Amino acid sequence: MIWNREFETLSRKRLAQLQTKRLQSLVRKAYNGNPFYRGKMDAAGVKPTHIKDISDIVKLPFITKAEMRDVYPYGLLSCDVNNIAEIHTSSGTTGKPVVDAYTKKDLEIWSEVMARTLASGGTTAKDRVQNAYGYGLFTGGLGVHYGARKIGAMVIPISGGNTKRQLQIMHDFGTTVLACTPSYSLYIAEAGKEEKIDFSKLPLRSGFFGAEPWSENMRKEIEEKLHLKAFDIYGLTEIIGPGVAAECERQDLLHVYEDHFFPEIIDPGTGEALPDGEKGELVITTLSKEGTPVVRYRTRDITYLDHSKCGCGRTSVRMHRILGRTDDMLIIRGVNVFPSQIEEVLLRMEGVEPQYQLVVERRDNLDYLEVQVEVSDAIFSDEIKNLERREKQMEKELHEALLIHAKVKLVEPKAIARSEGKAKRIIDKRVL
Ligand code: DLL
Repeated sequence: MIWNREFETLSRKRLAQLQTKRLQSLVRKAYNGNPFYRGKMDAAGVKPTHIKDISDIVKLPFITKAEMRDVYPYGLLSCDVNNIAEIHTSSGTTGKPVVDAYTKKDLEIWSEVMARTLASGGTTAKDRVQNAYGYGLFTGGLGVHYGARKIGAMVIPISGGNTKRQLQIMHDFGTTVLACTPSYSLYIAEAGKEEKIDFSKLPLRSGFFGAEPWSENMRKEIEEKLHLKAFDIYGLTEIIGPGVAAECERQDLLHVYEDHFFPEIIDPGTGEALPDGEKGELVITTLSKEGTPVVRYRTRDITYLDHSKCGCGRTSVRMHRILGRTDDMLIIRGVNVFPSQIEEVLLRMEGVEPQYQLVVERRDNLDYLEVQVEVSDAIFSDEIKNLERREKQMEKELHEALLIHAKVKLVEPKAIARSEGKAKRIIDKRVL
């Protein structure tokens, strides 16, 4: 279902005109209202008048997460602080958090793009949305909340955690839509199985999963276990939270809400633009944001763009599900690997659960990767020699697919710590 037909099906020509107008206004506001942006543009020798067309965006300097942190807490603000209605921040576990400050209009836009997100997976005013993303400074909880409210659906603002209660509420209130991280959805499925809940008997029919990478195989697992249709939704605190891009009912690539967020793909090494279909780092500009406008943010997320037409009728560019992060990339003895690639290989095998952890160590200047992965009870209780045979088989497949030597360790169900939010996949013990 298309929530906003006018804007989601704009002709490419009209869209470019709108983007140009919005970029010009954004750059003017950032230049005149924010010393940090003015300094950056002056240093790059660009003035707002140089932006004559959306394609001129490449003249503007990039902004990185480190720069955003340097100007914490209010340095990105381009309006009076009294006009800010709400703030959210990143978790800040690895340093100062990044701040997203929303004016009232920004909150309206957030509700709008989240309504598009939920509607594109078929959510209507008749749905009951169990929102198990964390409420608070994290953007997942309130983002989904605002979108569901805009659609007129019933919201169950349960937030993350307390899995038994999630199941009880799901059953008692007849939840039709689940929103949480993909890893948490599997945790819910697992706990439900223990409680002997038959998900096929519940009215649950769709789920909106994001905030962390997941694979096509993981989608299959979630859909089979929870008896719902699983949609990938993408976003980040720096830009607005969830609501930047989402899959439509075809579940094939994510439509970027391009009238508000302008995407580019660059070579992370050189910063040069890459054409459709080529993988690189996603860069996003917030075309309409007032509180903390963001010009050419380097997301560190790796994907590619596809301008081909989607059968759903939307005209926006689509992006592939996130393939990895430039900073999540493990370099194992010189070979670049992303956790998502390892996940693809592991989940091809029967009896393997989508629960794994990658442990990297360095001994005598050499890297060692151990892939710990859960298998079903039946497999784990098999004879030792059969377990070893499976481990060797997985090691072989990982080597064939990714050219890495990894030690695979099959572990029993539940051996890997579960998360109620984003899963922790990498334990890097190397001291570099
Ligand atoms: O995770 C916003 C969000 C909430 C998105 C709920 C979707 C659903 P941050 O905590 O700032 O914001 O983390 C942003 O998470 O740069 C990606 O690396 C990753 N990420 C978000 N969505 C996806 C996804 C929220 N669908 C960072 N697939 C981003 C893969 C994702 N990675």
